[in-house]
Amino acid sequence: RFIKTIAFILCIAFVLPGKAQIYTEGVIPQPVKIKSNNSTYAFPREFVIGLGPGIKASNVTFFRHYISLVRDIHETGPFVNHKMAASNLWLQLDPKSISQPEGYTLVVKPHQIIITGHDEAGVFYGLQSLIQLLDIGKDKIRVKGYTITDYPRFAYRGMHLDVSRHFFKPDAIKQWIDLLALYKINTFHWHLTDDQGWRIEIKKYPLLQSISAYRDETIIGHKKDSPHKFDGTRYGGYYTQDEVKEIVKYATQRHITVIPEIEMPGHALAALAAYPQLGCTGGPYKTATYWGIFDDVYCAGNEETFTFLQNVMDEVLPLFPSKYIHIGGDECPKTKWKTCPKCQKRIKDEHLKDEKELQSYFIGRMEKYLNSKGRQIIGWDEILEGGLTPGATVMSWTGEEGGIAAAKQHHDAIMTPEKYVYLDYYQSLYPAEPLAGGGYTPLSKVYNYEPITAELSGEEAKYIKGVQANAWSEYMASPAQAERQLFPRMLALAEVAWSPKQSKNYDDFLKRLRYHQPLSNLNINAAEVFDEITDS
Ligand code: TNX
Repeated sequence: RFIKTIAFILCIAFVLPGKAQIYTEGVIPQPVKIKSNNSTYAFPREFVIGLGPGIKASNVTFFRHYISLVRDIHETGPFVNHKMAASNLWLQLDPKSISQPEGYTLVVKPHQIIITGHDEAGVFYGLQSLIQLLDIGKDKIRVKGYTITDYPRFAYRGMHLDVSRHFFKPDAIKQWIDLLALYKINTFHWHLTDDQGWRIEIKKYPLLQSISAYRDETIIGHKKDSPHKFDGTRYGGYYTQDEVKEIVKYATQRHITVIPEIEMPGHALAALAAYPQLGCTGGPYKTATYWGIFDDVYCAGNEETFTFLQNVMDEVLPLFPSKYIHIGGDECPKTKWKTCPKCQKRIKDEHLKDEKELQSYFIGRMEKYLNSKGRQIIGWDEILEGGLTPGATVMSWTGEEGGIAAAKQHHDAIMTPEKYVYLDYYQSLYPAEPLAGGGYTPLSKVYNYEPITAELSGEEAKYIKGVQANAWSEYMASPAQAERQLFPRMLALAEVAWSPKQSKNYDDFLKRLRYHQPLSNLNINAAEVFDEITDS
C-alpha cells in the first residue's frame, strides 16, 4: 500500500504535469515552443487587423474567411502600415528577432495579439496557428494566452494530388490549397498527366483536350474486370491555362509552390491516344479505363517524342514559376522498347548498354532542355536505374532506398515512401472503410515516419530536403471522398514535415486532433479514424 501511495504521489507530481505541459489544445503541426502565459484575449465584435510594413493583405485573406465562417463578427481592415497600438491583431516582420525562414512568434496578450514573422510566410503561418487557438464560443471568440516560437524542420513540405485518375474542379483544388496552407505545407505536387487522363491545356496540341482529357467510362475499380459502371458518358476534364494561372496565383498568395508533373516516358497512354505516332507501335491507343501499368509508353527512338514533350514544356513553364518540374519517370515497362527498331537503333547509336540506360538517356535529354530554361527536374526513384542524370532530385516512393542512394551520391531527395505516406492506402481495417489502394497506412504509421534514416551521415542527411505524402486518386472520385481518405492523415504528415523530431509524441497528437476544430468548421469530411479503433 505504501509503495502504491508513493507511486501515486510521484505520478501526480511528475508524470501528469509533464504530460499536461506537452499537451496543448491544438496546434497542428506542433510548434517548436509553445507556452501558456495565463492570459486570455477576447476579440471585440469589431476588431482591427494591422499590417506592418512589407506585409501584403493577401496574407490575411484565409484568416478573415475562416473568421467569417465561424462567427458573425466584423473585423475592419486589414490596414496596411497601421499603427500597432491601434490594432487588435498586429502583424509585423522582423527577421532579426526570428531568424529562421518561414518562422514566426505569436504572443497572445490580454489586450492584443502580435505575430512577428521572419518573412511573409512566417506571418502567414502565425495566422494559421492563431486559427487553431481560437476558442469559438456562442457570443465571443477568445484566444487562450500562449507564447509561441516556431519554424519548420524541413524546407520542403509536400502534398501530392493525382487529378488524372479522377478530375477535381478548380474550386476543389483551391479549397485543397487552403487546407495545405492551414497545416503549413508549402509544396503542392500536381500530378497532371497519366494513362487515364491528360489534365492541362496545351494549345499547340488540341487533341490533348478533345481526346486525352477524356476516357470512355466512369471507373472505380482497379482491374478491367472489377466492379465499374459504364454510364455511356465520357469521363474527364482539364484545366485551361487561365485556370492554371489562377490556381498558381492562389497558391502563391498562400506561400505554396506548385510543382507540375508531366509524366514520361511511362504512364503516357492518354497522350498516345491523341498522338499515336509517339508510341513504338503507332497505335491505335485509347485513354485507359482501368488502373495499372501499361506497356505502351513514349517511343524513346522517335525524335518527334522529344519535340512533342519540349513543346509541351514550352507551354507549361510560363504557367509555373517553380524551380522544379516533375518529369515522372516511374513504372516504365521496357517491353515495347525491346522490340522497337527505332529504340534499338538509339541504344546502338548512343552506345547505351540496355533499355534502362535508354530511360536514363530519355530523362537526361529532357533534363538538359529544362536546365536550359533555368529549371531543375524531380523524378520518381526509378530515375536512378541506368544512372542518375546530373542535377536530378529524387522522389523516393518505392521505399527509402532511392532517397538514401541519391543522398549518398550528393543528389537532393524528397522522401515519400509508399509504406508510410501513401494516403490512397487503407487507413483502418474497419469493415466499413471504403475501397482504397492496396496498402495499409494507419494514422500512427504516417505520424511515426522519420525521413532521416540512420544509414545517412550528418552530411548526407542534408540532401534530404523534405517529405511528402501522396494522394493517388484511383479510389477518390469526388472531393468528399478524397477528404474522407486524406484527413486526418494529412495532419500527421504535416507534423512529420514541420515539427522538431524530439517533440513528436503520438498520444499528444491524438489529443490535439480530438479537440481540433478547423476541419469541422470548414466542413471537411474527415474520417474519424484513430488507431485504438482500428487495432481492436
Ligand atoms: C504507383 S507512386 C504509382 C501510381 C499509382 C500508385 C497507387 C508512383 C510513382 N506510381 O501510378 O497511382 O502506385 O498507389
